[in-house]
Amino acid sequence: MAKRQPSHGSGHAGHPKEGGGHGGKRPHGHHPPPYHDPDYSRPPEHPHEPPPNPRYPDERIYGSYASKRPPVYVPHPFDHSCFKPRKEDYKPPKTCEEPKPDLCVRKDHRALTTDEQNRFLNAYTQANAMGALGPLVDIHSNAAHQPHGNPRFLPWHRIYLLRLEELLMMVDPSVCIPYWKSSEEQAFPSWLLGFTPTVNLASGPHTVTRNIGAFATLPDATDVTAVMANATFNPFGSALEGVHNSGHVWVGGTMQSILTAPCDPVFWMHHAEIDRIWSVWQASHAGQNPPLAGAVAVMDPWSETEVDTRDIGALGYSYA
Ligand SMILES: [Cu+2]
Repeated sequence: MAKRQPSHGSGHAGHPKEGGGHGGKRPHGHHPPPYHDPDYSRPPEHPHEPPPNPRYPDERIYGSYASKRPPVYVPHPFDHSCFKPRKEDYKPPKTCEEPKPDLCVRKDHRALTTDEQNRFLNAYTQANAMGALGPLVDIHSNAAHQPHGNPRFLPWHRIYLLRLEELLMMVDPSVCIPYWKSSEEQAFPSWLLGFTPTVNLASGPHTVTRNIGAFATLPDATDVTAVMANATFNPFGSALEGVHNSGHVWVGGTMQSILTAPCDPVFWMHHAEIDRIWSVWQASHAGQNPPLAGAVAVMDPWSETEVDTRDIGALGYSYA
């Protein structure tokens, strides 16, 4: 609105309608061309001459889709020393310009801008529409993976969160899972209230429902402090799982059943908070790791082991 550059004046209103004859037929008086193209200095009716560059999109073939711009050079990820590979399917940033030391900085959902909220919901919707969310939810239902009620609970869900985050990042690389600090808020994230997606599970489609506050009270800061007071892993992990269970029951509906809980986006935000609490505890309890060895130390159906889950920085994320 307050822009005063002459190039952003009312001149745009005088342009011919987009799509009504692009490449070469438009007057280009307002923006200086980003590179030298002789067509820019010719009258608009001058017949388009394909330049010698064979990669230039030929208007005779591509019609109005032909661009006046040369192909944009997208650097190979390894051209940049800032690139840290996580999964083969992760889309790397195009440049190193943004100072982003971690691939994902998970934020308190209350700190998200409206744009960040919308990007999260959009990525979640797209991952669901791709048919990728349902199978992920079904993995959580499979008791053979032993995700609950034992020392695998925290490390298993740490990898589980990563698998969703990777899906979301395939849709929108700027999206990370926000966390819901329910013990402090004592309220459900209001921007999620109207978002109740339908997820196709192996058992059929499931539409998210909630029954907020009907069957439990939400653990508060005192409860979390008591969890943090544990000096060794097993009592800590067990107490944290208990606090986590109450959060599930408090939200109710979809969140109350292991078979459906991860359909609700708040599941991931709730578990990000549980994972964050563990990461804070880890920082002051070096060497206190889940007592897992052999096959139970493998976070199946994935290949990460308990050792891989000890350092969230190495996994490519952090908590703000
Ligand atoms: Cu779970």
